[in-house]
Amino acid sequence: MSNPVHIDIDGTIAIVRIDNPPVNALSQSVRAGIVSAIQETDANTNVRAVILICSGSTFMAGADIKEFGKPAVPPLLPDVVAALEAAQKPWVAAIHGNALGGGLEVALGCHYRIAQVGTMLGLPEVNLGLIPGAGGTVRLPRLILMADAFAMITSGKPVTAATAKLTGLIDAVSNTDLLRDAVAFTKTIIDLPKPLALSVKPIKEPLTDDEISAKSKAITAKSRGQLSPKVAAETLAAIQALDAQSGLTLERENFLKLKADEQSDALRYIFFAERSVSKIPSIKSAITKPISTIGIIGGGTMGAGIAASCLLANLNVTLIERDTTSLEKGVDRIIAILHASMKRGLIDPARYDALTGNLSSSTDYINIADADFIIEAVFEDMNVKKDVFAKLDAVVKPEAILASNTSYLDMNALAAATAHPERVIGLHFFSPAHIMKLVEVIHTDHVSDDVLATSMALAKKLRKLAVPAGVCDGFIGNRIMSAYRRAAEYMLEDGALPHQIDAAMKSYGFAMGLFEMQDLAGLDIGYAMRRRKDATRDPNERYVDIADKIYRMDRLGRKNGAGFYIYEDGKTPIHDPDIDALVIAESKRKNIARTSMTEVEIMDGLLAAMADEGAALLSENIAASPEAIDVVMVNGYGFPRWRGGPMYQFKRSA
Ligand code: 3H9
Repeated sequence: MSNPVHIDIDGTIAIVRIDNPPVNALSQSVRAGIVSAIQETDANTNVRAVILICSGSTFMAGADIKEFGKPAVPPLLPDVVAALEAAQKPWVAAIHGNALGGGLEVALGCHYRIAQVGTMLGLPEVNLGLIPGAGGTVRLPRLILMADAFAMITSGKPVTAATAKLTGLIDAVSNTDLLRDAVAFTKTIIDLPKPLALSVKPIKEPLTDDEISAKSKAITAKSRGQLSPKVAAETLAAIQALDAQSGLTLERENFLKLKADEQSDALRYIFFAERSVSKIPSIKSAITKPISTIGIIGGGTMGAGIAASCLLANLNVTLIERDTTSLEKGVDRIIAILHASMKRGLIDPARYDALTGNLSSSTDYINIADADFIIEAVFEDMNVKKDVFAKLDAVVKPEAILASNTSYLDMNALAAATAHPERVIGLHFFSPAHIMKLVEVIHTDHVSDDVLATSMALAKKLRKLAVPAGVCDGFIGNRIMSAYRRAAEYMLEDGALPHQIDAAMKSYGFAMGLFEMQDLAGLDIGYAMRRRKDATRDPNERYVDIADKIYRMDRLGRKNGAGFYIYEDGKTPIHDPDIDALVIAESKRKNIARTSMTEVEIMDGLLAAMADEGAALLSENIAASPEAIDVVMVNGYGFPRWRGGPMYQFKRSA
């Protein structure tokens, strides 16, 4: 393998360049190369300062996660960072793209930092079930306020170069050419004494015990069983009272403990799963068509969210609605989303103006005749959707792609009703569509490779996580969801109560239990769905009437204050003994002897139902891999990320 670290000497300044695509991860060869570069520049008497810069799209994005399963080969990252700190010449980190995890720790070992505008800097290790392991917890709070370091490390959220400049994390921002600006910056510090290493400085404004305790409490509640944010908070709290060397030892111990834990294994699994699922080997040579104009049919909640996503990706959008009143409401919804993005600082006023300028609207399909890609998000009914597709067939250009945002309808039947089934595809967005990252991309039997490739590319442009899925009722996510809802309903009749099932799910790491979730969605929604399926349901299949009975008691869930639970404030579920009595009476009516279940037994039953349905999806080629199922369940259905997903859990327990 060629050396990924190159040194160029430009007069008195050495430029050390890392080139380790795709993200300049700190693989062993990079670590060894940096150590050699320190030795070489220390030894060269002409060199008075060193700039550390990276090739490609980013600065170092962290330790090489692919090496984590293997024995560590020296030099280890903590030693590389310590060697940088101890270098005889000042090192200036010139940062672009992302400086994450070990990448930021390397920058903290340098004596100065300059970052290109737009760069993101962070310690995201908690997202991989870890804490920083190369001095991040010790050095960051010696450079910026402990309160800011605490927030960055326990949340894993990166900050922009602009924020980094404000907090003191970086010394300068480059607005144009990073290397040129780094050289200019270096010339301003070259005659100054080398700054003290961060590890010999004191902590910047330690937090009080009360502050630590309040923050730790909030972190424990939010992380729902995930260890790493809690350990990060504990490590930082302990480090405040230790000298830097003891702090580094403690950090390393905690890092190694977490690295060996199954939570980190699961989080690393899902990290790579998310990156692998959108690769479809069979369409490698397909042509991805350019997309610039999108037509959205239907401006309800889903349509507006999809339209906003497209606008935020700098696409031109035309919204179509059936009448002017609905059209006005749809446009208002889209504008409200963009406005909220501006209020949250995600887009500035100039961009808001530009994006709203890219939105047009009409009640006449002729206005999307030139659109490259049309996404319908009308009422979930086959005949309504067929009608929309017939209208589209008549007006849009032949090469336009027609997508449906159905969540369960037969996409093959919908495609067959059009003149060109090869250009029809399903794009199942999740609500709210401008926020949720997941999109199931439903490939029909006749869809062309180019249409599939272009749809995957569009999803990527919208910054979505696209998971291909075959045609079946409910695709991947809703199929698994129905299977485990069914299992939970059987459990109700067999001996568990709704609040016990919900408690088991929450202890496992779900944000919400299944019955709380149904109350949130509205029991009328589930009831209508079940009635739609009455005609096709096998009469011999076990059917649980409990949800129907609760609906018929005019308990619709949160929306009218009562469902499986009572809601006095509209949002907090209160256990209702009347519902327990109804559940118990149903078991009696069906002559089922109730047996109590522990939380572990409940979760084992639900997980087995998910894994069984997952196996069926794989055998029917609806899902391409167990990873695809896990990515859908984690990103669309609240399966705890740190558990990896139902298929990952099944494999572990097998
Ligand atoms: C750490 O640093 C621990 C230290 O504190 C202590 C150590 C002792 N390693 O995401 P993308 C691959 S823990 C190996 O699609 P983007 C990725 O799999 C680490 N590979 O690009 C993909 O491969 P492929 C802390 C990595 O532009 C390709 O790069 N750092 C790593 O959408 C492109 O990735 C993090 O947690 C890695 N560290 O986003 C940051 N990172 O092409 C993790 C990426 O074969 N990385 N790959 O599918 C990210 O968040 C995103 O990749 C990043 C780019 C934002 C950088």
